[in-house]
Amino acid sequence: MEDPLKWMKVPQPLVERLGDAAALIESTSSSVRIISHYDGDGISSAGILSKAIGRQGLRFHTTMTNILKDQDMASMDGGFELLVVSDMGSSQVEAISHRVMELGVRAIILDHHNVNGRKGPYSISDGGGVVEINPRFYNIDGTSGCSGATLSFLLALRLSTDNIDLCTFSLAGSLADRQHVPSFSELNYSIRNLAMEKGYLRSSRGMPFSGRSVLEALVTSNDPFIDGISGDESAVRSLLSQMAINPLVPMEDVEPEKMKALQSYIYIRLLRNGVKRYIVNELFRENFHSPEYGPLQDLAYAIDGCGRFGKASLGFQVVWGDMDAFRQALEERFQNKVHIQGLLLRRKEEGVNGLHNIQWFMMEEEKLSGTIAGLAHNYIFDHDKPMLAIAKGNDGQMKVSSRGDRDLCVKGLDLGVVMREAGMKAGGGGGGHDVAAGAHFPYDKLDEFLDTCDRMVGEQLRKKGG
Ligand SMILES: [Mn+2]
Repeated sequence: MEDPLKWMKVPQPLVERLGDAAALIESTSSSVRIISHYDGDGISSAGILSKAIGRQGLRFHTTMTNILKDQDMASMDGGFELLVVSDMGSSQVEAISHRVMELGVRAIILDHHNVNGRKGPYSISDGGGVVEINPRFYNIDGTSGCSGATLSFLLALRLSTDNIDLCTFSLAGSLADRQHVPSFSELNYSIRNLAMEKGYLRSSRGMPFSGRSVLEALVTSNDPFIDGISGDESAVRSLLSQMAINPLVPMEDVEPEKMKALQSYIYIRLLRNGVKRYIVNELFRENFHSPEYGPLQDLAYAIDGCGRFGKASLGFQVVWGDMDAFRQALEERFQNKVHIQGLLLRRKEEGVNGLHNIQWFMMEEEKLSGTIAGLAHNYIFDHDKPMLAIAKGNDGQMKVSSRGDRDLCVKGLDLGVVMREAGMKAGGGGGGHDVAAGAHFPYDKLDEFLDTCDRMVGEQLRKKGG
């Protein structure tokens, strides 16, 4: 493969743009400052970029952060020649350009988020010191077809074909941004093909079980949460022994016919548990396996978890190929899965409060309330009523995470509207998407808030005759 970018049929205008960015890196003689987002995609981007830049023989300094604040930009000392901002930056391109002009340096922005209606990217020929690359300027869907890691990997390839080994982390970054659902598309699909062609990944169709062994995969499974199996090690052991599957081997090593039988068994069991058919069907997708790292989703969520738990640098080491860091990050991923499952099992035991059109419960961990609400709605409780998880914030405000599903949204549900209006009416606020939204309001307004939600959801679902 002479030119992987050509092989992947990356659109020519984007290739040229990558060339402009590569030229900036190649003309740098001292040090590069890299700033990236601290989620799974951002950490993967940062790792790919720094590795590619390091391989050019350049020094680099990398930071991963939540948002790029004006004061961060103001405090940048200029001890570098080139600034690379990834998985963020398109919404701050003007400020970035202003700052690099002040410092007399240049910048590359690799972002896949909104461009706020701008028609074209910032270009070095504009005289603003910035090369901006964003798939949205090339009719590529930045939400599903290209992540920050995708762009970082393409730039790495433009610098040297040797960087092809970073393809696994490109897709891990995209997966962490949920760009693999229902399947990798556009630029991600091209990289998927490259990774398979070069033997970095293998794929198989089925449910996205993850774990270092079949036993762990089934016991810790939360999405799907299989009532009667998830969290019940002895039930899993007896199921596997009936199917003559060794519980301790990796998923990858189970004979294909046995794996097929196991997957069908779980498929039927989920339907029998009353889970909506389209949700169960959507669980069947293409799953990837790396000979080095195991299931791609474990790698992706291990890196993502590092960011979430304030250990972005551990995730960064994983992308750099540190296998000890990988094993540690993976261990934490499974501990987190078990923790989430504990919250789900507790919810199952304690139940939820059902009103006419919604269901709700209180929980302590505000951070995980959206996750628990979604899983409890999809897999455990009434699938026809949206679920609200409510946590007491320590600022005197109730924090609500609400989750529905696409089926309910087709019937008229719009939780974004419900959360905004009910939140405001209760003296707070809220908003979000039709299927997932949040609200906040003072402690003593809970009853009023729930009444409004119940009434509004009822109206929405009746209006469309659902
Ligand atoms: Mn991203």
